[in-house]
Amino acid sequence: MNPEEKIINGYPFLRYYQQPYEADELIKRSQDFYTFINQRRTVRDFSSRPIPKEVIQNILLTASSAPSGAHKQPWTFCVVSNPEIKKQIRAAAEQEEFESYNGRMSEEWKDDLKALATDWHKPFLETAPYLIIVFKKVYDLGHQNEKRNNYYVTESTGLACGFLLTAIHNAGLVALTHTPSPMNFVSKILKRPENERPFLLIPVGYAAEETYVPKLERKSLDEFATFYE
Ligand code: IYR
Repeated sequence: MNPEEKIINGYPFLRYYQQPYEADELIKRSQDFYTFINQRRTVRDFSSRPIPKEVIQNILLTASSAPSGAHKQPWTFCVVSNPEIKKQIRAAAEQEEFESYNGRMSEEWKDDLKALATDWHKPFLETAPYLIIVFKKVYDLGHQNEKRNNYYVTESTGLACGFLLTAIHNAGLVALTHTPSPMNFVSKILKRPENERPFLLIPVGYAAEETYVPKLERKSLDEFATFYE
């Protein structure tokens, strides 16, 4: 047996190594990463400039490296670059969004969105070179098509999406976490199985050349964190 391996509970484990950086190095690394990730912004204006499929494959592999309940990886990422399918998704999303903005959403909600300047028009669903549609798998199907449990499906899929957005920013691209509601139209258009539920629709690409993002403040540490020392 490989000396780095050990059987625990009857299952193979691998020895885990991580460089134990000194405090100064930990501080520098955490600061540098914060500076980098704090530049990420949600963008709504996309360039149609193509991006290599390999980038999409790499960011998906990053997403699927996220932790998940019982390591079930209860997610499916559908990647749409086909213009006809993008067109269908846009038409269906705009129809739902039109209903939402013109009746389903409360005045308070619409008021909260004013600073983001959103409306029911969703041209980015056709402009962006790729749409990643994330599905959470509420259960799995085994070899005989029997139902197999998944656990913490929403938390797990949310974590994978966080990794995905981080990878997109790291690659030098932008994304939008789009949430048309209700979203079951994507299950129909993409012919997804019963155990998959739409979670997020994420256009990915380069930002349009002249792009503006809302001038937002992020909460300060003491507004969102409490230390018990
Ligand atoms: N789903 C709608 C509305 C919307 C809701 C929230 I909360 C946002 O942060 C942004 C938009 C839309 O995509 O326009």
